[in-house]
Amino acid sequence: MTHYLSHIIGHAAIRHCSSPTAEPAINLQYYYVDKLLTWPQAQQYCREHYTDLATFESMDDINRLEPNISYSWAWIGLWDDPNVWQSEMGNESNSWRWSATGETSKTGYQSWATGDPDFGYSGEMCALMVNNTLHKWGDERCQAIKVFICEQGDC
Ligand SMILES: [Ca+2]
Repeated sequence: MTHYLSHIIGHAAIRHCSSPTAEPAINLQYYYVDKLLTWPQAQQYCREHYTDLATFESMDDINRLEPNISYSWAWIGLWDDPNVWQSEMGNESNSWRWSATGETSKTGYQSWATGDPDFGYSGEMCALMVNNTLHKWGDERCQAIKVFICEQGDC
């Protein structure tokens, strides 16, 4: 696959690989990729060229993003696992998983925009960054075409 234009939007975020308090911590960089793809295509692209779609496990991760970046709504590595809510859709259980780990957030950190996730259109199961100032998240249909944020790191 072609390597599309991208630029680093976050430097030296610290990721603790196995748990929020574990060592070793590694350096991580976030890359904004200026290419319109579906969420599954963006995930594949990030896994080929970087490590994965971006994970944000803390306010510190968010704060590592460049303060003045400007972007369209951009996919991040968060998706809703329907196996979790098949019998109780809409409950408060955390069915959202990070692409890089396949697991729910280790820290419980979330940055949903007001009203989201709302499972709009009966099928919004992938997450994007919808606010480039506050870095809030929204849920969107996975087949929508968006730019995206990858991360480069060892876990
Ligand atoms: Ca929504």
